[in-house]
Amino acid sequence: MVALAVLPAWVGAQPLITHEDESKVPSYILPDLLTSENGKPILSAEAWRSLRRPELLELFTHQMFGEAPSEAVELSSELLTDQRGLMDGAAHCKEVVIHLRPREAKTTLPITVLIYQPAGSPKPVPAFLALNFAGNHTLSDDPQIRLSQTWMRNQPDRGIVDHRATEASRGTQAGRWPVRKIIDRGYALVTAYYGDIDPDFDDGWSNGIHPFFFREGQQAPEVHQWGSIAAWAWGLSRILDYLHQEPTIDPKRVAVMGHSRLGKTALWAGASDERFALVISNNSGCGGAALSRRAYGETLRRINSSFPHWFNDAFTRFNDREALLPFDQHQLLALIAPRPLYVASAAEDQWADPKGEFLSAWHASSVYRLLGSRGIESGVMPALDEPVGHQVRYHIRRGPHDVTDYDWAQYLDFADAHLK
Ligand code: GTR
Repeated sequence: MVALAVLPAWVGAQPLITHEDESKVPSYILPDLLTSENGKPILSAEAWRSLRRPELLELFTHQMFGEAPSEAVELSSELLTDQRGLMDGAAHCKEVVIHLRPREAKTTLPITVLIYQPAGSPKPVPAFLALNFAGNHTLSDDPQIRLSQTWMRNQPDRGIVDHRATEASRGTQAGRWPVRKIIDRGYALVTAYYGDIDPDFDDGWSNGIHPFFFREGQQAPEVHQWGSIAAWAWGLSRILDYLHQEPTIDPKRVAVMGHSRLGKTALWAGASDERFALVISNNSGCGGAALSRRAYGETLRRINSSFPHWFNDAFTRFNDREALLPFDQHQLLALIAPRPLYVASAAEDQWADPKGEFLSAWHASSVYRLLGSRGIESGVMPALDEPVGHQVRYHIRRGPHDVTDYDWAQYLDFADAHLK
């Protein structure tokens, strides 16, 4: 717990301004990855595992993402659709509703999971698991895929009206999901709409997974309890639980991937659930891979004001007080070590602070080194479209905030190197 009651006089709320100007980045000192909270240097893999990793995990849990319930939930599943022989016979595609029943709940939380898998693989295949922004039916114009019924943000130009998907929204996100390439490379692709787990708006905690865990009379998570990002990450872990029942998928070779707010989610899922074999953060920015202390682009005050439900309430205490954070995002990335980690930025996505994402990945590499593997070896930002690194890899590609074929080409090569 960080004592914030006694603050230096200079600490005060500043207006909600942001900048994308390197000359305005304050000078900062990052909390040391390899020094424990009691000042002891962390000199061995064993000290990292038994002392430093748990204390960092605890800090991120309590001061940022919030504690998710640790109790087991009952999981049942129901097959919705099952299509064989898609993509010239190369793929199977099915949808499964997984029903989660926490405690003695009278109802269940249904999450509709879409699974594409290579046809006829003799042994279980590795998979990419990634939540999607607007429903499974936006990956493809296949009319067999069920149209999501869940609340979503209005986007009339993409067929989302009155907070519901319409037929016009089919296939609208297909450009972000090169399903055929993923299948041809021998991977399954598993996805679900993130709003199935918790709709992405400040709803007073009345829907999604949170209320299932409230005590009698409780109406909102407590200050250190989970926000929406922790809930989405928790949902990814439940989908991974389900994948243990899928004989054609190898649950020990699942890469968790996410873009933007779902990139933050993928990082937290990978940090908090070590069963994820590989982690990919695409343009995750503030609260994801980017260093908070740089306060470049989106800042803590800004993210906590625009999206008050994403992190826990304890995190808002660091608005305009980045220097007082007991951690920074390089330490979140280090929680994934020694598992392979890919961090990707886009040159026109300055809001997400590409340089802060790169530096974070580079600093995290010291833990990979301690654990006997190689991360990113130079602190000099690479040129556009030139990936660098080993077990920690990074690229900054040309273009805007998005997930492109270029990004996926790198992720597939990275997965080939580590999951096959
Ligand atoms: C922005 C937000 C970012 C990023 C992005 C997204 O509005 O400021 O942190 O998460 O949304 O998820 O698309």
